[in-house]
Amino acid sequence: MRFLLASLLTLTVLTAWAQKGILVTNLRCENQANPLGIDVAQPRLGWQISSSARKSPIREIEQQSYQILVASTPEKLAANEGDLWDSGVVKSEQSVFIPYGGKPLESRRACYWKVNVKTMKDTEVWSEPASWTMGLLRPSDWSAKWTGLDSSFAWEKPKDVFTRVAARYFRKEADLPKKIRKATAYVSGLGVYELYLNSRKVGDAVLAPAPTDYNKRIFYNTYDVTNYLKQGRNALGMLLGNGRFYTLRWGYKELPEIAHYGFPKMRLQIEVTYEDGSTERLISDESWKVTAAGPIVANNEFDGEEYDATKELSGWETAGYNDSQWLKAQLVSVPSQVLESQPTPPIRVTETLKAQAIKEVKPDTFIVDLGQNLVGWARLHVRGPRGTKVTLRFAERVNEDGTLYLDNLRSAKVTDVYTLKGDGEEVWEPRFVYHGFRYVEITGFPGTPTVNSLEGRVVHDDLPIVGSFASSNSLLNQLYKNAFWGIRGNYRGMPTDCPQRDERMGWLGDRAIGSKGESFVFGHHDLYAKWLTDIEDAQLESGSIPDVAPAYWKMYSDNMTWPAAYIIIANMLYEQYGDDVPIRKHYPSMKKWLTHMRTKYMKDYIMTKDTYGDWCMPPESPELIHSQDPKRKTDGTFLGTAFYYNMLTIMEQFAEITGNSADKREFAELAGHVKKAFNDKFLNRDRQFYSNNTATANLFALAYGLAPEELRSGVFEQLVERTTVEHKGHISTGLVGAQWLMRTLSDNGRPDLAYRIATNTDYPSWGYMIQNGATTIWELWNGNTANPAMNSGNHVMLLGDLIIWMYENLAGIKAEEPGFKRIIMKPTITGDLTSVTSSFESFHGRIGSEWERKGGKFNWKVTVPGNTRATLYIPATDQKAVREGRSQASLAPGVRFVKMEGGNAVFEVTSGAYNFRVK
Ligand code: RAM
Repeated sequence: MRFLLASLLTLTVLTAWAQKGILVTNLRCENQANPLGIDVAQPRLGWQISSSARKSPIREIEQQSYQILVASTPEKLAANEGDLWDSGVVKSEQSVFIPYGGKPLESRRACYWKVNVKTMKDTEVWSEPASWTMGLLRPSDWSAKWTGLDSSFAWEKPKDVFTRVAARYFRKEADLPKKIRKATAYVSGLGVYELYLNSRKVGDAVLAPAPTDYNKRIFYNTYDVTNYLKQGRNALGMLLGNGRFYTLRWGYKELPEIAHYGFPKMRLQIEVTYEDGSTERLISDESWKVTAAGPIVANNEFDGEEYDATKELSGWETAGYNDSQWLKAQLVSVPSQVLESQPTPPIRVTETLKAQAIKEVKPDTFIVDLGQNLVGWARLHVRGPRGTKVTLRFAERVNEDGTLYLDNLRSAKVTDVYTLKGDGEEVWEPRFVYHGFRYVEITGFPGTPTVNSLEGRVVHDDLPIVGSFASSNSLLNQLYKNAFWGIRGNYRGMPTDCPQRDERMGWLGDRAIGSKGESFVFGHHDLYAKWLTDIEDAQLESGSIPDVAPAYWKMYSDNMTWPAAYIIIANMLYEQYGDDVPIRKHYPSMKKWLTHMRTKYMKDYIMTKDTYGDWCMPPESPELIHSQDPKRKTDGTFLGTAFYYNMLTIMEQFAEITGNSADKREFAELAGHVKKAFNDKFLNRDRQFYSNNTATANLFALAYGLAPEELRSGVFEQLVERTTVEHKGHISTGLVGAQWLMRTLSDNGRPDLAYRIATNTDYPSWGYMIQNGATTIWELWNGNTANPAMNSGNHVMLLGDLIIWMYENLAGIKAEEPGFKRIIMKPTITGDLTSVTSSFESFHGRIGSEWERKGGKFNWKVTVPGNTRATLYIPATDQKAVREGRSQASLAPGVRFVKMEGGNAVFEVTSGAYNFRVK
């Protein structure tokens, strides 16, 4: 349907503007995934400019000016009347993140907009219209009450270590006497909810809303429910699960205490407008009824969901249901009064996997193999006598005898139980859990299950897939696929460390530089912008930032390396998307954190604090989790100081962006002192290496610009020697060093060594994981032999900068200016790599790079989006040897020869599709 609409739209636009050949499409407004609930006072707008001709798109499309119209009705917009905002003709190249500048926008205001763009070809083009609607901006917009029941039911064990709480069912009936024109639902349910109207579930989100520190803020979602309601009697139902609101563990001593916010609760406000223009509100309050005596008898994200179909409350979400046995709901309070529209895309089931194989490994114990380590749950198809209990357990691996390998899941019980009602084919899937697994164990199945008895349902934040990467090397391609599955499986309204054991937390260090690699794969702007708010919410008055956010675990170790993600990610959002608002918004908190760390832990400009070292580096013996060998480990003080320096250099830029020139000077001055102290302490000038000469130590001295200019090549030689001689061409870092390894090797002249590291298949390497059956990325390099106490099969932290390197270096797609307004395209041609085909959907449009070398020839197809420019590096000894299309490249339209540099002919190109060839 969505596709149909989109293609219809494109079609109309195509016919309308074909003669001009330039299109303005993909209009984007703040919080794109929730256009019905924008609660930002000045939403920011953007668009893409392209050529309508597919085959040979018009080149040199550059925006000269724009004019935005925002109208209160579609009719006014059609008549070019921007009654809310008419930006006037603005001479500007900017086409992303333009703040709305019109009349103040009140709650519920629908805004219709379009943009007129003038390009240097002197053509003026109108975009197709788009719209957004404001959410509820003020607390007084809500008349709905927070509703719940702050007590447990007899059959629950809410204070069991493995908290066994049943799902809460809420219902109410209401009459809507007149014909409905429009109805909008604003809803929150904590921890997670499903909304039912007249027996239909509203929307296709699962595990909504996105998790937050509920002491600080709570999200609501907005749905158009016009088609769910009817004139006459209506039934409203809310189903609540625990999510992260009701604690996952009660008094469990082996884990830090997990935050607990109370029993599930909800707030629902449906605003109805009748055909005659009159309005009505349906709200949650104490007139609702509640029960926990339904089929979901227990739900806990670590442990599983138990569903007893014999307890189904048939018809509870339809009008006329007898709820006389239900209790009266209570008015309850929530830990925070900050209620905001969810700023991230919903979590959805995005894919369904068929089982590859099923095996009976013991009497009544079947193991299903889905062929892929995925995150989500299983959908069961079963037929059998009423009361039969089918139990499903989930794991990433199997033991040698084929049974489920559960050792690495710690206390997570990962057990879903389905009790049959016994009426023919029953199809069931849980709602309020998720697991990380490839294998499912089925016990208690009536009869013999087959591959058709169970499917894998893939569940994660439904972010657009924005990148593609394929090369002539099949191992690299598989590696990319593993990364893809690992990354998406670790989006759960926040980036998580892992999806399977009793952890699943937003560990900051795991997603620092890695988040930039992810940005080439998934359009994650909104998710990471939200996570920065989670981090800010977790900051203590002292300025301290924890290692985990939202702070469901209170891990305030005053570490440098993990909290650094706060600044690194804000910088990533700026570089990759061109968004400077996160920098402006978080600047004071970032500065406060750095001040806290300096005043408390800095001695003579050396940062004395580090918690984790170069976490998860390859240890000396196969069963170890962490190395005990001081020669392998990188000094914590070294890491802390290098990171502090790096933070200062980023903050210098942030101070510039935010106009804090005094700060800028201070950061620069302090950075100078830190650099000097760092080199005095850690640099061995004679032998030209840092600290104890680990790869990680030399890496950071180079990557962060700490090494003195004249010693850089010597230090780099040490890094190369350590890697080639001592580690025989293998990675020797943990997740900290891995964040700069591939790029530092490549950018300093040894792409061949980076390539070797990326394509190794023996220990330690990513290829080794694949050789040993991994379909995601392991937590440990030695994940197949290490102690299971900390050994997940689906962490993404060890990817380091691998994905960035694939896109920036191998494909050659790199932002030169924020948001890819200018692009550097400089593919690395190394090793036995003969081709790369890659694309990346930037906010300005699609960038494509497709190169191939064959028998001394080099062919390169390049796509540069409208309103951007790219600098291209083409391997050639003479620019005259480079051809584009049918002419010499330097004479081709849109192409300008710049210079020869390091064996490359450098050209500047404008937007368009190009076909370069070098003989
Ligand atoms: C582990 C987590 C995470 C890491 C921390 C330090 O428990 O899984 O990956 O960041 O430790």
